[in-house]
Amino acid sequence: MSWTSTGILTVPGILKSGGGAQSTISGANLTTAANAELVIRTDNASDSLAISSNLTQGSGALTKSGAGSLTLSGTNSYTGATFVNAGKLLVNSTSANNSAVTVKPGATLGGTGTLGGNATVQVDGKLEFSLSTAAGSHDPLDLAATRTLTFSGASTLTITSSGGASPGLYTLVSAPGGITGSAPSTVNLPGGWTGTTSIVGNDLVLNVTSTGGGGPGPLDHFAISAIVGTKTVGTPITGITLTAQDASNATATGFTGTVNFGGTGGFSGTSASFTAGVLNGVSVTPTLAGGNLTFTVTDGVSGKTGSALITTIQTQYAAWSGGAAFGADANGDGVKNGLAFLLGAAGPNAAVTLPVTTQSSGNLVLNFSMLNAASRGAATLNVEHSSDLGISDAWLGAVVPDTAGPSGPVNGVSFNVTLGSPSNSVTATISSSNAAAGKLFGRLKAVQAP
Ligand SMILES: [Ca+2]
Repeated sequence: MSWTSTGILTVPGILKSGGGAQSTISGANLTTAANAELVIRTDNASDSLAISSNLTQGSGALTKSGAGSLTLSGTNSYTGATFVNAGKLLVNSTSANNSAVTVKPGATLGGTGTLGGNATVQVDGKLEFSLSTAAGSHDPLDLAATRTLTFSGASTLTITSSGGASPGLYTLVSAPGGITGSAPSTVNLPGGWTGTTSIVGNDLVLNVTSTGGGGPGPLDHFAISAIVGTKTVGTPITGITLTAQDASNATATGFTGTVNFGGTGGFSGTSASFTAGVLNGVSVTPTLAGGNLTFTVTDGVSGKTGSALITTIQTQYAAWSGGAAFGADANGDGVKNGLAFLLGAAGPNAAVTLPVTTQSSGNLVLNFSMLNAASRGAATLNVEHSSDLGISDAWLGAVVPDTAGPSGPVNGVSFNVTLGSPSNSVTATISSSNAAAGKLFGRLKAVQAP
């Protein structure tokens, strides 16, 4: 039977599909009169009914009875309870109702959609899911925000597959409000499969360790999740997933070791341990700028590697400037962009805090904040002096150091630095011995790369 509505189909309370038929109801809304309960019967195990119409019976409940299956894919709006009394209910709706779901003993719940209410699997209730993609592509049965999943007692999980699954961690149900009770104690897997179920955080997961055929082969290489967009020196690249794979790109679930980080971006470090061949949330920090740099991982034991291309890692100045030239003055305030950057301005067009200049015993003293080494990259700042503005004597000076405390003098300039983040506090003292004819001038000069 196939029925397509162009309006509202109102049924008196019981909708019955039978005779081993594959039936569909589509289009518009399916409802009952006056918030009455809607009972859908698929009496024979071979009966299946697929409804893509929206169920809109208000506060009336939905009860699935009979040994057959019912698949819902409409945008249901009813708010009454949902009872799976017998047979199978698959919820594939992407926007499900607000209804609390109860799976009775012997009945089965499954699907890839979203349940709007809390779900309870009673003692001897069942869950069933089809895994036919790699783990990362599997669409779980979700519960809406804050909704909970409760297992009242021993339950059964059945996994089916039409091919395409591979070893890995599959999320079967995700319940943002948490899961109470124990994961299903009886697990029926397809022939040749091995795996274990567990509750991890708010998820019911199945760790498929083999799909038969001898399982994944030995470690061949590491796959690295895409690293996209422009990155900045000194800013961590987060959320990278590393996957140990065999020669067929199946997850080498037996790999639980650690790997070393390297590459042309100046990466270094050692990873945490892999779980079933997968490591999520890796963070690495580039220390070099440039284009077409690579991030590599190497298993120190086997020597197996993997790599990912990072198109561009920009300098801290490039990230700050948005392309404005180091020697230009974007906002015309008389302070060149590079100097504004080093002095801690928020951007090329933002106000900058200028040095405070004082005189002490004839010495010229400059007090200012300056980005520390990690925040500025290769750019440096020079404190220079002249007795004649560089006309009859050349400007002479010293690079502001990154060492804490007093240092120098270098070329007649002494420093006292208090380390901070992102900026250090600097006192630069130009000695009066540099003066000639009673004149002494000082300046700060930003240098993009020494
Ligand atoms: Ca400026």
